[in-house]
Amino acid sequence: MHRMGKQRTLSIVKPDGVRKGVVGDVVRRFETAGIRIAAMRMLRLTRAEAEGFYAVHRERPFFGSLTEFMSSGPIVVMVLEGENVIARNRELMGATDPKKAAKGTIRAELADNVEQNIVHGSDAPETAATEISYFFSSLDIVS
Ligand code: FUP
Repeated sequence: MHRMGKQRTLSIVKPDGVRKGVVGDVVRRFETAGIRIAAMRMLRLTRAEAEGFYAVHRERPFFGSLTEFMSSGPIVVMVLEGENVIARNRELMGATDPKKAAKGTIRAELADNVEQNIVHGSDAPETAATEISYFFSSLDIVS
């Protein structure tokens, strides 16, 4: 990856991950990879809050189903910190569609389908900053 250096990214264990009881499994993968957890909280999104978070996907055919799913139960939101952590988190997550995700990744091992795919991870520094601020104030993030 070309974007190196210390970064922060937003990780979400989605409602399917909380329902399946794999929050600890996901957190362990981050910690084992040497990624630092700088903030963590459980909450349940309203439908409107889920729509706000996924606003870039508003025109996509799956938007209604996705935001219904994301507001269907509690989620765990985390700020991850480390060298090149945006790309490293996405490597640990695997491809969006678990059928296409590499063996050993979170989605390949734990996810059911492309919508209910256990985890979210920011895809670039700009989106990471926006997504982190959707859930956390600077005072919530332990440096
Ligand atoms: P990712 O960055 O891997 O989370 O994937 P995208 O940003 O492309 O998609 C965001 C979310 O939209 C996915 F996690 C699940 C949902 N989605 C669908 O439900 N159907 C699709 O065909 C593609 C994405």
